[in-house]
Parts: sequence; C-alpha cells; structure tokens
Amino acid sequence: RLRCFDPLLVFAAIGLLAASIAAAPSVYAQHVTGELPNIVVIMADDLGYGDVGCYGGTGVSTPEIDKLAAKGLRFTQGYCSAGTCTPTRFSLLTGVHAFRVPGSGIAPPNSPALIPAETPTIASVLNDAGYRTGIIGKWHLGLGEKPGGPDWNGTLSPGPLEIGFDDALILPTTNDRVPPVLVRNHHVENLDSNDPLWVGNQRPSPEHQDARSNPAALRMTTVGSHHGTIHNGIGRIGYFTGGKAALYRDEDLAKRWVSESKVWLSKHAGTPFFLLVTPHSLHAPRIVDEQFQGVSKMGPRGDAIAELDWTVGQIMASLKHLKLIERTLVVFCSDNGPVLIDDYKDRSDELLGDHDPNGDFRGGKYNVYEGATRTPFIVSMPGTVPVDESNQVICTIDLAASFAAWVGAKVPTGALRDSINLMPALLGETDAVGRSFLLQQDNGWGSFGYRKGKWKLVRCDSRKMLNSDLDMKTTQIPRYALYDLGNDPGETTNVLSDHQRVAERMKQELQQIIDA
Ligand code: NG6
Ligand code: CA
Repeated sequence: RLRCFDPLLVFAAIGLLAASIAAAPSVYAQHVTGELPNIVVIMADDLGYGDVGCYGGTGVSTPEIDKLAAKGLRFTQGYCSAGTCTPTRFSLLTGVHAFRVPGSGIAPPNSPALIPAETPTIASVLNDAGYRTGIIGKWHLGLGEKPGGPDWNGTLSPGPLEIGFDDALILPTTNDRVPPVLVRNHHVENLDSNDPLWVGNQRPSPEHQDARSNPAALRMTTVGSHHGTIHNGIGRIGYFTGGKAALYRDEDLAKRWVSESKVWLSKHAGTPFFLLVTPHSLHAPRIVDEQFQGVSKMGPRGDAIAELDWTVGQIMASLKHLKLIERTLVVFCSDNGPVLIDDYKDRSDELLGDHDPNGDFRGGKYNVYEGATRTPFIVSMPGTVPVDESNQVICTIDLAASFAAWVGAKVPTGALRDSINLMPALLGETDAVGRSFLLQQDNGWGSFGYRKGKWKLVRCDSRKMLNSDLDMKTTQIPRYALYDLGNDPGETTNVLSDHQRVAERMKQELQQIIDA
C-alpha cells in the first residue's frame, strides 16, 4: 500500500522537480537567486576578434576582459550581425535583421529614430516582465519622428524610452559625428535655452570654422570625410552651432559611462534589471582619458582598448561591490570588427607590431568576411555559467529571444523574428547547440555572408568589398564566393567551382532568408 509520505517518493518527487528545474533555464535562474536574474550587456565599438588578450591580442594588456573570460564562457564563434554599428545595434535591440528595414545603415547626425515607438525590443520584453531597463553609451539609431528627425532643443522622441528603456544616457550618434553632446532621456544634457543647438549637413555660413577652412585648428588630420565643424580640435561629420554648455570633451566620455553605470546599478540593485552599456572607446577619433594616453604600444587605438578594458573592470567592480556578481549575467561583445585608419590619421596601422586585430580571420568593419562580425563574445555568471570555452555559433541578434525565454518574458506575436533562443548555449549547458546557420550583413550596401557548418557563402551584389584586408581599400570580388571555414578560416581560397552543388543550395537558402 502506498504511504502518503513515503521518503522514496518524496526523493523521487524532488528529483523530478530538480530535473525540470535544470531543463528550464528560467526556473533554474530563479531557483538559484530566489528572483529574476539581472542582465548586463556590454557592447564594445569596433573591437576585433584579436584585440584582447584572451583572444590572442598582444599590443595592449586587457586584464579585466581576460578576467571576465577566465571566470566565464569564452565563445570562439560569437558574432555580431553586421559589419557596421547601426545595423548590429538595430538587430540587437529588435531581434530583426537590419537589412529588412531600408535606411538602417550608418545613421547620419540628423537621422530620425530608426526603430519606431512601441516596437517590441529586448528592452521592452524585459521591461514588461518586470525589469528596470537602462542604456548608457553610444546609441546611433536616430532620434525623433520621421522625416523631421531630432528636435535638438526640444523633446527628443521617439528614442530609447519609446522602445522599452526606462532610463537613457546616450551619445546620440557617434563620437565623430555632430552634435558632440549627450542626451539624457528626452533632452540634450546641460543645454542652455539661450544658446540653442543647430545641427545640419551644410556649412551654416561662409565664416563658419570647419576642418577645411581651418586645418591649423586640428589635432588629428583626416583622410577626407571629417571636414565638418571642429570641436575639441577634431573635425567631425556634419555641422553644428550653439549648445556650448552641453558640449562634451572626448576625453571624458569613458569615465562618464562608468560613473553613470555605477549610479544606475546601485539605484536599481534591488530590482531585476537589464543594463545595456555601449562604450564608444575604439571608435575614431580615438581620444582617450588622460589616464590611458600612451599606455599601449599601439598609439591611440591601443590606448582605447585599455580604456575599454578599464570600463569593463569598473562595471564588474560595481557589481561586486553591490554583491550582484552571482545574480547577474554579463555578456561582453562588439558591434562590428576592427578598422585601423577610419579616416583619422592616428597611426593605428603603422603601430600594430605583431598585434592582429582580426585574429586569424579576413576583413573587418564594413564587409562580411569573418573578421567583420566574428568578435569577442564572453558570457559570465559565476555559479550558473561554467568556466569554459565554447565553439557554438551564437550572434548578438539572438540575445533578445534568449533572454526573453530565460526569464519567462512574453514576446508579442511576430516580434524578434530573426532572434533564436540560444540561452542553453549561452549558459554553457552540456549538449546545448548554437545556430545551425548564420547570416552576416555589411552596412546595407548589399553584401551578405551566409554560414552553414563549415561552409561560408559570400554574396556581394556590388562586387566590391571595402576594408577586406584592414587597409580601407576597395577590392574587386566575384558576386559569389564559397569558403571552407573548416580548412580555411581566413577565407583565402574561393572553392566555389569545386563545390557548385553546395554553393547553389546555399545561394537559394540565403535568398529565402532574405525574402522571408
Ligand atoms: C563611416 C565613416 C567612419 C565611421 C563610420 C561609422 C567616413 C569616410 N567614414 O561613414 O569614420 O564614422 O561611418 O562607424 O566618413 S560605426 O561604427 O558607427 O558604424
Ligand atoms: Ca562600430
């Protein structure tokens, strides 16, 4: 006869419960922490696969990023979704490939918001699930209504707050574009209404001092395109006047991301939170805080890597101070692969030494070779994520669906459509698998990389590829090329003519994904 409190049955029930907890990561995390886990994503700018020590970098030491990897899971096949910033950030947030939305390439200074208000995003689904959500750092996804764009002296909406973020302190575009100001929530920070800010594409008057008319005022010369208004000795893309009290000093940006993150984290330590930190450091012009000037062998680009490393260390120190390390999943990734001379002549090419920004891969920022999107990718949550190395294929576009599934958040029907729940792989669970295919895009210029297993198809409609050897030259290439990444991870040899059936199949699959 069965007894109600048979100890064996109780043990069996506990066993079953434990098994179901292990099978469902969201419950697992809640079981460990007693509440929803916190999530911090740090997305670096222009950081290449080989730029940090734990991925083989030699030109600068990166103790903090290395420590994160030493205590967590280091992916060798972690990708961002595009070879430039705006499309990668677009798809990180929306879980949708940016090429599906026209106009989602590199956003100009006066770009309107590229993600319409109320679009479901990684932030909004977590927000709806009870998370406090914040973004601190580079935005570069446009602000304001279409077609008008940002009202710099008024309310800057839509922007991050209209797509699920509770709090935002952002560099609205890039540090080489105007206006050189920060935006807190809906307004330019420290803007004096008696000194309105004007931003435009044309020189506002013949007297306006820009990089062309006053080259003597420049502390860094450019190859050609940063000939707009000079600020802090740097010619920028675009023109601005006014807003004097709001202008930042490039040197101060990294410290600002850190101090802001520390305040935000301590303020929201008691609630489940999602913080997206997007440091600008490697993006040209590379003008680091005085503390990091000259610390690397590689000039400003190496110093910027040191500054980024410090930023990561400070965020981790803050989590440690708040006793949140074991309750917070930290993901470290990049928005696109490396670039050396990105118009500003900062000697980043000459000073490389044996440092290899793209590791053993080909290409970098602006193209779709592996170097463009295969980037450092580290996941850490001591006690939950094992100390290990993973060769599973994962992509920044997958974070949205993965986090939603992990914390049991509801995803509106049809939202996050290109994002795949890879949470078991991100958590390093045994036997968990990553993507079975991967799509890489450039800036929306019509190049795609399509990876499946060891094969990589490169389709380039313009038949020209920029920066495929990190020299910022344009190379002529065939419309299609096939690489065997198993034998040739550096994409040196096009084997399409030897494997025509594979190539045909992959061409069709790629087109189906594009058309989906
Ligand atoms: C390019 C700029 C480059 C950089 C990039 C955006 C020129 C010649 N090049 O158009 O300097 O600003 O846009 O970089 O103007 S990203 O990382 O934000 O995508
Ligand atoms: Ca970038």
